[in-house]
Amino acid sequence: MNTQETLTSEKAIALEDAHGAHNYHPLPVVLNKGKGVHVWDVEGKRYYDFLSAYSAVNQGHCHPAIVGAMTKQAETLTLTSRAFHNDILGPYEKYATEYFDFDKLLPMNTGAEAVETAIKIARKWAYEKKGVQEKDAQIIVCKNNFHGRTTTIISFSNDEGARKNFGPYTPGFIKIEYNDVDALERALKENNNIAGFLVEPIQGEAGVFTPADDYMARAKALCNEHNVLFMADEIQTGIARTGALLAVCGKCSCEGHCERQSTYSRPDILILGKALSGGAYPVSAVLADDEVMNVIKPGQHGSTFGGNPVAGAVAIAALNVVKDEKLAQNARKLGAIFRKKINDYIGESTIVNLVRGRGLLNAIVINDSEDSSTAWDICVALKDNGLLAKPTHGNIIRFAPPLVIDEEQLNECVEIILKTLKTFEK
Ligand code: IF1
Repeated sequence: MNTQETLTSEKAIALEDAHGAHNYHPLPVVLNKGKGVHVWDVEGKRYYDFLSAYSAVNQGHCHPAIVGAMTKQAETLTLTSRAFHNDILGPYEKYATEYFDFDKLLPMNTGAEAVETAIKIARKWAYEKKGVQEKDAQIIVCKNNFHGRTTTIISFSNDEGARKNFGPYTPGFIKIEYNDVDALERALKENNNIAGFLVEPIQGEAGVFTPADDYMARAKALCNEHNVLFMADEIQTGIARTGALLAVCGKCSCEGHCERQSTYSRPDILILGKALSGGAYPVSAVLADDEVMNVIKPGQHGSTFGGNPVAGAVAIAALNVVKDEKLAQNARKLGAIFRKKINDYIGESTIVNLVRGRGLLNAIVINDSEDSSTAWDICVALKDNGLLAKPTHGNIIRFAPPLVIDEEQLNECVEIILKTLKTFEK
């Protein structure tokens, strides 16, 4: 079969419908090219990408430095497995641990695998370092979390779509309200078997639900006090997206490269994915210091592809781009402009209730019920006007462009968004 043959959008969608599992409901747009902040459909229409593959493409589509590193490595050595060493993994681990300031890195591929890895490390640490009786370890998680789609991870989801009829579920998780320090303190006091607290610094899937500014710092302090690992899932929020290298950096003045500022709630376990590769390749990682990471010994955890040389080369290039192009600083500056402009509009709008977020991870809440189709209809209209975004729930739209967007482009995008919203005003 010639896969290069140009398909119409209609034909491509029909093929997926006929031959692919129906586990998604995408917007009706078929893309075949991306460059920077733009993507093109098979008919040649150009769009601003305001999803960035759920924040994987922070560095922009097909960044030449990342693609260059990937093709060079792909022509040299792609995979050895971890049965042998390769000459990229060590340099990558040195680079990334210095970049994020941790002793050790454990390489995986997808976000869900990295979350699973973090859970396994936390449990093992609880049994071997904290003295919890085997099988008793518990991990505290938050309501409305999204951490991936493996059997264990969906076991502690409360999204019925993600969870229903996939049981029996993995035990060992305690669910508390998000953004509620008192609930965390109660849970920590009630139970001596807590291994870790697993949390998203901003809940993406829950609608870019942004907690109080001091939530992460206070949660971290409570975990410390109770000898519990503070585990930050920065798969979506990390790597400059929220205007700092990590969202746990909070609101400090580090210009995106936090070095233990007072507001830095340094996690005991840091979980990264998505933009760690700039969207070029599945690369995820768990970072921790020796006293935690060293509970994992040879043969106890791993993956065929984790730590492969292409992944290492891609991740080094992707992290370089973030620093070289000052993406955290750009996200912080343009995010503030974005929210200001949308807020000005909200003053005169009946269709938009609020805008929230940090850096360039933002969402608007539409004045309609959660099961309405308004957000979807707005996203279809945005597509027709040249901008791609996706609803989370029926009444929330996430706006997360590549962080390489410039101010002029952002202003043009705000105009597209406002022009579109105006047609939905009652
Ligand atoms: C899909 C959501 C975003 C994540 C956090 C772990 C993972 C994700 C905080 C797992 C993945 C993705 C998965 C994607 C949709 C998307 C998503 F809407 F579902 F919630 F981004 F907001 N932790 N999020 O956000 O990483 O295994 O997918 O690499 O289609 O399921 P993964």
